[in-house]
Amino acid sequence: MRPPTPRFRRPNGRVTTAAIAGLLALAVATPASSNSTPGPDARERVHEYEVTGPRTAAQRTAVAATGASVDAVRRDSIVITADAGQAERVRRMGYLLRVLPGPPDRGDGRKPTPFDFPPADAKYHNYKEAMAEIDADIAAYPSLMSKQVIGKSYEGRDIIAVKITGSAKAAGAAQPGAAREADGEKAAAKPEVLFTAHQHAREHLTVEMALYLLKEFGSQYGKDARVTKMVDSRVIWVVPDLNPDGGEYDIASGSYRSWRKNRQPNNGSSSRGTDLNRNWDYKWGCCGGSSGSTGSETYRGSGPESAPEVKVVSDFVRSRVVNGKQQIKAAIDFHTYSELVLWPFGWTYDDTAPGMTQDERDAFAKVGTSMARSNGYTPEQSSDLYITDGTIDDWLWGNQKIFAYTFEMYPSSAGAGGFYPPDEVIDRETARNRDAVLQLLENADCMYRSIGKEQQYCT
Ligand code: LU0
Ligand code: CA
Ligand code: ZN
Repeated sequence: MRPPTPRFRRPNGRVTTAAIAGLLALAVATPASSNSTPGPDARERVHEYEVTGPRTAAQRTAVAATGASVDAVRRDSIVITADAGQAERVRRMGYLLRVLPGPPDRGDGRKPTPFDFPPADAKYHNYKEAMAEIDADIAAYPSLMSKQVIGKSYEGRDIIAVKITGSAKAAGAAQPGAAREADGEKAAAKPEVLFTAHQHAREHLTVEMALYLLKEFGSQYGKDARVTKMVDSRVIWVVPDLNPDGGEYDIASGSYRSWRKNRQPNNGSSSRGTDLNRNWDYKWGCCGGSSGSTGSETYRGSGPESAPEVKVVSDFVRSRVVNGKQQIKAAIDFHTYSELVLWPFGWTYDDTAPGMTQDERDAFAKVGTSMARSNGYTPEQSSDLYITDGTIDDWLWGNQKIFAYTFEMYPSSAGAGGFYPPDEVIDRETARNRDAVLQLLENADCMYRSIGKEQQYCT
């Protein structure tokens, strides 16, 4: 087992004695009030806290075991979202807690529009606007893009997958084992790559990332050589909104609610929601990386794929197995925040484990590190942060052998906007991942090429 890696996100993030004194003064048992809008149920009242003290992945995992979500990690502190009970349990572990400011008020003094972003964040797309934008892209590039409704969310919203591919035939048309098309003509299988976004309701920038990809692949096809080559030689799938119900709930009142989960009711509990990124069917609930309490931010659900949204996307991924072969070779699941490129496993601290050989781990790390060089994020194995189980990446890799990464997007810290960066950053922060996305596409036909083992694994 490898010792957990301490991480420095910001050189000035060090906590000095004076800062500790300040934090002590600010530490409170229960915040009297907060900017965050309470949900209809008192149990839904959560706050972000800076927790000073946890230094190792094991310590951070113990904090997460209270049921709080860990939102950001620094060398000797973390940021969590917790309700009052969870915060108290963390405090009893001997750590210092400071309540962070709630979500920003971007109302501009204007009357909020129900189910829409506040006026100052109007460039973010709510569900309806995102779907309209996607339909417009498909109308603009009908020979490249098409849309499939792959299922419904708990509240009945469409979950869609957009397919993007050029008309060019894949290289090496006579590849052995290539899929036979319906008309009986033998066509080479193009490697497929999956981009997913918005498992966590409050991570709205990730929907913008998905919208950016559609625009970029459509508008740059035939203009930019790299984009053209990848659109022609790959099948690109974009699932732009895995959690439409949670996303709409987060913005519905006109003030952000800091909501993370879906909106599915839980039997015998007034607390709603499953953490979608703890509900996937690989080592579900195995390892202390999720919670069995319905009120927790990381509630894993009543069983694997109990969340309809996870079932829908899992079924879609399984449907890409053709002639016994999974066509999707690589994936990125977009989250915010912290500026990280993460790879599996999350369920174990070990670099290699049953289901992850040294070569596989090396290919993950090589491509992950190269993508991180291009976007300035920090590359690491997911469990370097803290243990998680039932995550999409662990399932995509452990169950489907898809090289799956998580990108934790902008910003790097809570202080720089946390889950609610202003809409002015959307263009810059989505384009920031352009090169990394192209790199993954370029590697997708043989991830082992990155470690010089193409001959061994890809012929
Ligand atoms: O699901 C999560 O806890 C992720 C991190 C894992 C992918 C390791 N962090 S987030 O919830 O803050 N996006
Ligand atoms: Ca703005
Ligand atoms: Zn997330």
